[in-house]
Amino acid sequence: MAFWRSKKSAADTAAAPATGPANTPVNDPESATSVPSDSPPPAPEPESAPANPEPAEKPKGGGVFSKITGGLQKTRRVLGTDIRDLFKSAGRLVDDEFLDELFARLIRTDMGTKPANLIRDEVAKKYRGRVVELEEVIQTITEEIRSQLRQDDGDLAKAKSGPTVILVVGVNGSGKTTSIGKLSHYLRAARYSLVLGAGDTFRAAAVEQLTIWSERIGCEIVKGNKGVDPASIAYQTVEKALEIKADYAIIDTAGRLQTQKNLMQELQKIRRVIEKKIPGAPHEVLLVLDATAGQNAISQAKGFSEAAGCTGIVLAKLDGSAKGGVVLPIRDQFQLPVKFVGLGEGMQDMAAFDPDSFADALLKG
Ligand SMILES: Nc1nc2c(ncn2[C@@H]2O[C@H](COP(=O)(O)OP(=O)(O)O)[C@@H](O)[C@H]2O)c(=O)[nH]1
Ligand SMILES: [Mg+2]
Repeated sequence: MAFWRSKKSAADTAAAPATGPANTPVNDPESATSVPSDSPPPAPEPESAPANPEPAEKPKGGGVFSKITGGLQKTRRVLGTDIRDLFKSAGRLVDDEFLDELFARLIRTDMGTKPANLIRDEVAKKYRGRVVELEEVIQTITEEIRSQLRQDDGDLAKAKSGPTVILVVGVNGSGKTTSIGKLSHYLRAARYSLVLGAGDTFRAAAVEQLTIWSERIGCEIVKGNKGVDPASIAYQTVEKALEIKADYAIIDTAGRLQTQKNLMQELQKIRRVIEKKIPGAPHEVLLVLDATAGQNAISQAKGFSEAAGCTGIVLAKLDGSAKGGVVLPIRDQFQLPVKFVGLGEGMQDMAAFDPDSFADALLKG
């Protein structure tokens, strides 16, 4: 298979100390350069893309399910084993003791007390006072998780005409740049043309990291020297997307916290310049969350998501966590759909979030 899926990822390589661009801060928008990739694109040529492409089809079926199943292996190993342990003999009486034990096992996946209580209540409502089989309980839990995860607007936005602009935000190291690489691959595979904007001008290594992704994917990148105003990069990325009639422009940003006032203002400026170029843009502001960061860290991102006007979540690094249940409090606390989940460092290790497949993968598979 031609797809690159090595443990030693592009992101790792790019995280090496900067050797490339000069470190002269330049604030002139003209200083940013648009560098077309010179490596052959692995995905189909843009020319072969349909003139009026439909929104990127969410891949459904076995492929996605097995990918999610693989990514959730650690969580499933814990949750599945824990729940099976409740059934030492064939059936078990559902009483307070059973329900308490079930609750304790559920919250080990970081799903939090509210979702776990709802599951406990559902199992109690259906089975209290009865002897049940393991499979019945698993089925009921799966259905309850499915219903808690249900969401509208899970699809990636697509502008009615012109380029769709996606801004990617979050704290340092959450997986923004890697997620952009994977999302770009996903969009290229769906025959969309795109331009990347290296808006994390804080570190030269961040620009290099995105450049490596653009070369692997075979798409254009707009970038500048370290220290360039990220708003000027955003502006020129959108300009480039308009010029070459790209379907998507995806703009990376430096990691930031809500408490960093100047950086939050910088984000507002980025939004303003994008909107000036294309009214209504950015069409999507994706918040990248690190699934391994724990429930508290994720809860703290709520204020950030509101301040930054986020429209959807990418939950990265689910593969590295045994706490995949964290998606439940995310759905509960953020009034935002989860759009993609990150399941590894490779180009293909991302899936459009599908609540049903996700719930199944948590417990079955
Ligand atoms: N296992 C795993 N690692 C990831 C995933 N997404 C990102 N990473 C790794 O997390 C680290 C930080 O990612 P990066 O994209 O640079 O974060 P950024 O600072 O938000 O741009 C890198 O080592 C990535 O390879 C994922 O879905 N799974
Ligand atoms: Mg980055």
